[in-house]
Amino acid sequence: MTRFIPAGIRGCLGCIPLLILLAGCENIWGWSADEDSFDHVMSDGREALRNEQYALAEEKFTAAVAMRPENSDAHYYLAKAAVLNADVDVYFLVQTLTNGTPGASAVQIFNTESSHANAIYRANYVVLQNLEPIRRGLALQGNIPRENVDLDLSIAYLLRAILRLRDTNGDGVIDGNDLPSSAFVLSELGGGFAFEGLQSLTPDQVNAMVGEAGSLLFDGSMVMADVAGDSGIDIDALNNVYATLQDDVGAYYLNNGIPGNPGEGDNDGDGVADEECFNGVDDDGDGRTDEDARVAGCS
Ligand SMILES: [Ca+2]
Ligand SMILES: [Ca+2]
Ligand SMILES: [Ca+2]
Ligand SMILES: [Ca+2]
Repeated sequence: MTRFIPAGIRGCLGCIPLLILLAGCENIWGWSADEDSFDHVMSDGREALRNEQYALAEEKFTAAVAMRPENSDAHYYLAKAAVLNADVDVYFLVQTLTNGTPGASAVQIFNTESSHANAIYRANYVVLQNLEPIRRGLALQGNIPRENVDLDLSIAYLLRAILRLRDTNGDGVIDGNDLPSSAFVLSELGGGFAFEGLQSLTPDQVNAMVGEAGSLLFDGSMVMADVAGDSGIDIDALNNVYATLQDDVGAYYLNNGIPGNPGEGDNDGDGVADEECFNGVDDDGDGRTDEDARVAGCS
């Protein structure tokens, strides 16, 4: 074997343990291994963005975030890459959210074709995971100021909350394992909205869905309160969608009989607690089916 290795290299083989030792701590060129790899990965990610290789960009920025979770640039560009990778037309989605009544806006987002809905749902999860640390001041290295992410973040919360209603089995993916949007329907009702087909879900699925969508809406509305003006986006309309959805989603908590469950009490504010049976029938004739429902005494 050794006859194939040129004499010069053969002579240098003895240096390798020393080089490994040097690489493990300090080195003669003065850079640290971490800085070199972080900057390289960020630069590779930006190049991938420029080349419209969004999946590769997302991969690179994911690696950068793992290396430097306190770096705002890494988080910000990961969020951006995820949105681009999902082929999300953010301008169109924001127009949809801010034009028309809150119910119509939510219904239009809800009815997005399944694979596209899933792409938006997933991308907005990445956005939440990466812009929240910037907003909360957990990523203070880098160049993205905390207040710059509020509007993007509030839109991401809203889209994720609406599409959580499509993820009926709550596994984080909108796919064929969820009820189709023909079986579980979001419809406009009096400017707000109503669910149809809720009884196709289990009581646990109903409360998980209402609870998770509700906490996304709550967190997002907190972010909305900090959004500064001058964005060109109708902030009042966005706030209106938030407020309507929070009321209308929360109305569907189901009293499953377990003490302390969120369905106890008058969830829809009509003055009567748990007035509906969970039976697919509008028992109180108010136009909504199975809102503020109960399991007990209904069989
Ligand atoms: Ca009620
Ligand atoms: Ca109730
Ligand atoms: Ca009803
Ligand atoms: Ca009912």
